[in-house]
Amino acid sequence: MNIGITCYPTYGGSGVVATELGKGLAERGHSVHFISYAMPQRLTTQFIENIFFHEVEISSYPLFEYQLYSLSLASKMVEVIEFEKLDLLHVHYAIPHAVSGYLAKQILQASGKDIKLITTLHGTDITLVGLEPSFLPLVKFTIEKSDGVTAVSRFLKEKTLTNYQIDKDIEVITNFVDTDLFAPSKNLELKNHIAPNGEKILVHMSNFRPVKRVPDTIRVLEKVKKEIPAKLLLIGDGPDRSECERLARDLGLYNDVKFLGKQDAIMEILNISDLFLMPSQSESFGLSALEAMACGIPTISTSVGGLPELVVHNEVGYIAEIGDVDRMAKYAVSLLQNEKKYDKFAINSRKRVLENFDKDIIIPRYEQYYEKVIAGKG
Ligand code: GMT
Repeated sequence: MNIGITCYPTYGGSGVVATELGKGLAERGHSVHFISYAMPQRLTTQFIENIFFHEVEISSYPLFEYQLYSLSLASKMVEVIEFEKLDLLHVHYAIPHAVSGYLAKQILQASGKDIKLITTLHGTDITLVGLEPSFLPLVKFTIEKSDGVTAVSRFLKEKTLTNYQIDKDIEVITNFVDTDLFAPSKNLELKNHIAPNGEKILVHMSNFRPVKRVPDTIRVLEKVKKEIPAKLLLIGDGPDRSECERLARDLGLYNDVKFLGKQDAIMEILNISDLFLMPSQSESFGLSALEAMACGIPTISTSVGGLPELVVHNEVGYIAEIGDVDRMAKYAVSLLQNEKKYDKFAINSRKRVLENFDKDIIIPRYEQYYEKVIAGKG
């Protein structure tokens, strides 16, 4: 197939899933055309023969006080669909990609070409931003008008149907991970460098938006440290980073919390860590927890959104209520002090990913869905 993919090219989960999907589809012989304002982050490190990138140029005419990205994107989509003879266009994150995709579809329909549009809903496009009055009608309309819609968890599917009062078949296709790349491996030198006195290493990775509740990870560390020596690694960057840095200083933890910023070598960092923390206020799936689990790292998360579909309580980690840092810390301490249980959770984590969320299981599900939508049965 000749597939167009539009996504955010940055570090966010939707862009990562879209990029890994494109790479996986290319490996399976499809031609994949990414259409976005920049080369997706995880595409920049290697050349793949049947992956193409089409950059959307954004016009900066003085009259346009605000950039008209959605419109430039729609025009670029039309151009790529026509010239590259795409079979379908798959957009990730509804805002504004589904709107641009729908516009492109309509433009092409006027000249007799029917391009199938598939929209994948990822999370805040439905649970947060999409609910704002300035976006809600657009999100509802474009979901209804897409030829196929997928959601990354059962939770997100239900939220979409109820929040937007939509009657539509939505296919649940979860996040996935390359389990050859994200696999357990020891790097004692790096571990000793970060934790020279054998401290346990807690880790969190996100875009530091308020919805991720990153300060909770620092509060958890504070409590854990009262029982066992520990450090916290924070991967990523975003609006809450300064507040987190201040909190770490105020709690006297500045030397125990390492702010690593945006990183590419995530596997190496996960692999020296003992416990992954995901204290989110809202999370439709939890891709970073999945990546940690693939490396055999148990997770402590909140019970929100799609997280219980991934983090099975008392099997691969523990689940606590939003903001309940006491409980999260208690779970962390009890697991880190019980080697037998810890090893079991680590094995269970990896096994759960291999059996349910491996790219070789999920990418064929996208392929099957594409075929269904192209056949008009989306
Ligand atoms: O909200 C984010 O952190 C980024 C967001 C995105 O769309 O880039 O992530 C969402 O999509 C990921 C991939 O499908 C999911 O694993 C995340 O759970 C989801 N984030 C939220 O729901 C908050």
